[in-house]
Amino acid sequence: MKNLAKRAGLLTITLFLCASAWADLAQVPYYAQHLPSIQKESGEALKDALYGSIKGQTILSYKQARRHLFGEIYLEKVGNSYKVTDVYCEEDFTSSVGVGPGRIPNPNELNCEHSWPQSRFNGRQSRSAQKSDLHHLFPTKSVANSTRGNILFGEVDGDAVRDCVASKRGDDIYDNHDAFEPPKEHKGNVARALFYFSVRYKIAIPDEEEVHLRRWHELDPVDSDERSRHEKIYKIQGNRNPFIDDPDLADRITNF
Ligand SMILES: [Ca+2]
Repeated sequence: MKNLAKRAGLLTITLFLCASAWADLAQVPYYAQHLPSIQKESGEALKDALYGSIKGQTILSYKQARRHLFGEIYLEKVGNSYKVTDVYCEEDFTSSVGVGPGRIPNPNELNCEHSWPQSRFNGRQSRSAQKSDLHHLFPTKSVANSTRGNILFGEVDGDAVRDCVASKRGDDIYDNHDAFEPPKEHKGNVARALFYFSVRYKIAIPDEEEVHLRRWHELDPVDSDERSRHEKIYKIQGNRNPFIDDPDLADRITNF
C-alpha cells in the first residue's frame, strides 16, 4: 500500500514535469499579448500572429553574435579548460583553436553556420538582423560548413563529408537535387531553426526541403540541451522560437 502510494506520487510528479516541459504557449508569459490570435489562427494567419510575437529582437552585431555563440552558448567547461562541440561533425574544439569564454575561435577550424544561407536571405528585411540572429546560428567544423555551402537540407543517398563522418552530401532521396544531411541529433534543431527563420523574416522554405524538415522535427524532438540553448538566446536577444516552446505549432501551418 505504501509502495503504491509512493508510486502514484512519483507518477503525478512525472506527469507534472512532462506537462511543464511541454507547456504550450499559454504557459509562457512572453506570448501573452499575441496569445488570442496565436490560439485562434492557423496557416498564413498563424504565421502573421507568430511574426508579431517574435519580430522585436535586439539586433546584435555579427561580432557580438559570434562571441555569444562560441564563447557562451555552446561553451562547455571540462576540468580547467573549455570546449565547443560542432553540430555537423560532432567533434570537440578546444583552446588550441582559440575556444574560450567570450572568444571567437580560428574560423579556418571552427566557424559560424548560417542554417538559412546568407545567399538566400530576404532582401526586403534587415540583412544584419538575419546575419546575427542566434536562433539559426550554430558552431560547425569549417570544412563541413564549406561543404554544405548554400545547398538545401535533406536525406541523401551520398557520401560522408571529407574529414567528417557524421554528415553526408549527395543526391536527395526524393528528387535527386544536391543536398546536405546533418547528424540525427541536429536534424530537429535545424528544422525548428528554419521554421523560425521562415516566419521571422517572411521567406518561404522550398517544398523539397520542407518535406524533410517536417520529418526531422518529429524524429528529433526538443530535448533539454536545445531548451537550455533557447533560454540563453532569449536572454541575449530577447525573442523566442515558438516551435521550440510548442512543437505542435508546425502542424497548424500547412506551408512554410
Ligand atoms: Ca536534437
